[in-house]
Amino acid sequence: MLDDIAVIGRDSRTGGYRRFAWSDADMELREWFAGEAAGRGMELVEDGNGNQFAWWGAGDDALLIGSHLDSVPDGGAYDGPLGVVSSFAAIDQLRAEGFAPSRPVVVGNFADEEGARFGIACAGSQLITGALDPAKALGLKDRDGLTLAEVLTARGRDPRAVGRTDLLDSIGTFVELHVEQGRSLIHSDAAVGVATAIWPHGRWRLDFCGEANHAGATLMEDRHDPMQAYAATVLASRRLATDAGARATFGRLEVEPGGTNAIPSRVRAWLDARAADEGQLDDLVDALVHQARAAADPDGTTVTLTTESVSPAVEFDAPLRDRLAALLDAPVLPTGAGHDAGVLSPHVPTAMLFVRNPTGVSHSPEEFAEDADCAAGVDALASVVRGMA
Ligand code: HGY
Ligand code: MN
Ligand code: MN
Ligand code: MN
Repeated sequence: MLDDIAVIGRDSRTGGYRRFAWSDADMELREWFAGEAAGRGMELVEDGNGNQFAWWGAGDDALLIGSHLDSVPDGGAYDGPLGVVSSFAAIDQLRAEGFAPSRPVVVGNFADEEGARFGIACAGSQLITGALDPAKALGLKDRDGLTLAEVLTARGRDPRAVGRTDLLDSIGTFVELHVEQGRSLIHSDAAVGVATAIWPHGRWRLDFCGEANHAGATLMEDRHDPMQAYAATVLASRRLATDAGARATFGRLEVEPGGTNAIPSRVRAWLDARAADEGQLDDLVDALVHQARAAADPDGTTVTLTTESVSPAVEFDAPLRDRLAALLDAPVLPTGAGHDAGVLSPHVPTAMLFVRNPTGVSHSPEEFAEDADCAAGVDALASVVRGMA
């Protein structure tokens, strides 16, 4: 089934995927999801937040499986879709053996997990759990200045339905299967692992403001150049994160006005920072902002800081985690990546399964999983459903 969607949203230049929330590619994937549900006689429900749910059976205490279908810019083929495709495949496997669940089994496609278009990760799962204020979400703008409200309306959705949380009431457990975004399973030689925890992580925007001026006529000592301060901050972030055993990434940059022969007036930089616990994360970001201000000071540039979204640390439910690790005879492993399962875990018993990624690379076209390991992931998910539904 991954092959069925392989062409959707793929950039032929880079081989990566650009499947941003409510984009044409995302709409094609939504139609694909609806078709998979219909083809299996599963009832399709879309909550007001854009999350899609395909129901096998009806009622409460449903076992939710699935993941997301959107991507980061030039993302890989597996991050998200592997969980959705494996869920449908596990249901096919169970039905073929005549398994009849005693509780509803639901395949979910969470909206905008990557936050690549509107800037907040896990937007769909944060909305259904009440963790994200609907008004804030609707006011988020993409790079073209379109708000989520305008985009939803253009896609025939009612923005007033955003923020509905009632559908979560009928979910009893969530188990998300995901390609591993790291190298633990390679070292453990297992095809499938069980998640223990998700690091706290957040996104911040640092605006370095200076003075536009002529690139040739302005002496170096007379410059108020925000790009210099930004560059010093990026270098400092590597040292700070390395020393702290944490992670800091500057992956998005906007330079104004952006002329080759003009010193910039402003540099807007997005930071993704993660650490093993909230205290470490706070310390890392504080130290980084301190360095940014120090780097800006000699040039007289100023640094303004905007906090966009911070996800807390997540320890998965130990009983469920340990039960699945025993059931699957699988290793348990932490992850620095964020997931919808992390957002749901304070609300319903949640677990995550990881499928080995021999490259260890993710959020890149290099992301990969062997067919045999993907099949092992489907078997594992089928075992979980057999054991829990
Ligand atoms: O950023 C993350 O960790 C996730 O892939 N959204
Ligand atoms: Mn991702
Ligand atoms: Mn993901
Ligand atoms: Mn000066």
